[in-house]
Amino acid sequence: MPKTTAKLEDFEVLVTIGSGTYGTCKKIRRKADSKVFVWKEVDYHGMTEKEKQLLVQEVNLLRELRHPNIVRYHDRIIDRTHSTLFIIMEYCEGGSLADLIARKRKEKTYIEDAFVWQVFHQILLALEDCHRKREGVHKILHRDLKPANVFLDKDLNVKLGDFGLARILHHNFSLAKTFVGSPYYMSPEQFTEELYDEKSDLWSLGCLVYELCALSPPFTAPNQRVLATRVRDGQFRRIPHTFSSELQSVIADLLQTKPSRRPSIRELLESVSQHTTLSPTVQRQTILANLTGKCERKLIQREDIVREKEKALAERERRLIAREKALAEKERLFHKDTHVYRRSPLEPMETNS
Ligand code: 430
Repeated sequence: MPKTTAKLEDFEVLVTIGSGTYGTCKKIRRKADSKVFVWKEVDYHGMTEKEKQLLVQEVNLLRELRHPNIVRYHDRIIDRTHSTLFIIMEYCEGGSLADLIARKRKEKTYIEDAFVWQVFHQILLALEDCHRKREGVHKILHRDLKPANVFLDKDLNVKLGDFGLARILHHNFSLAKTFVGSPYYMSPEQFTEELYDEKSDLWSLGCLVYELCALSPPFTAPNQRVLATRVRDGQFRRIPHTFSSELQSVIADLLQTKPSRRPSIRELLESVSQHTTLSPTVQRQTILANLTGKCERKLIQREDIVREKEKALAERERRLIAREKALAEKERLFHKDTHVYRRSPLEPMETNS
């Protein structure tokens, strides 16, 4: 059954969140049910046919990715009069990991070890889904895995986002010549322009998990030349000692300069899942208790909203009871009155005499 196409008027814009690779991103609300989403506004005016083709390809790619740890694509709207494409996606209340890292740096506190494992685990699940061959020929490499591209929903579930620069990789098709990605997370093989494959996404993941712990990337440099040397050297400081040696060890596995030495996603999932066996509710509660800032404020805000709603409900209940009482009283009066005026046919009529 073809579903009805969404229209711009179906939504109201709440606020501009920021801009990404293709354009502005806004928080929106669907008027019909007040559900909140985001949309990416992509101005395709002045794009070449090839670029437009790539855009269509990206949207089709987004549509294909259905995984609990990947930002969910909902719909698209084309505004031909303004040459703008609106890509509607799931709203992630917790913001990005870049926001979280920035907040933690400011607060001078580290993220909980358990939370790092959880993020690690969920990104692995998302990557596993991306790297999975689709219909035997296609697989998707993320190629821009960085904290700004990983989001948290209201329940602190991890959502991998922005496939703006991801490409469908066909068999034996190397994209080594295309220079994309955050330089800090670039793998040694990207610097030397060798093949880019799944293992390069794992290097970036190693950098991301490292940064979650240390709150700064494993390799930094004043310029790209120095950075390339440091990355190729592959030497980095241990993550802070508040984090387990197992975490340090698995990061070291991911940050192997030789791609073939990096573990497979399957192997990683086996070891990582050993650290995320706590019941999700317990973990979430621990994490929530320890995450200060936006998330906690959001929770408090939500509690306030619940309290407000409870107050409103109590007030409604009070009004209802009062109304019921008034009605009962009215009825009682009515019956009293009718008693006076109603005459039973058997009752003899009162005479004034
Ligand atoms: C271009 C934009 O892409 C985004 C934004 C996403 N997002 C969803 N809920 C959010 C809440 C706060 C902030 C961003 C949120 S998902 C997503 C995507 N492409 O999958 C983007 C991308 C990377 C970094 C920043 C931004 C933004 F600021 F423009 F939103």
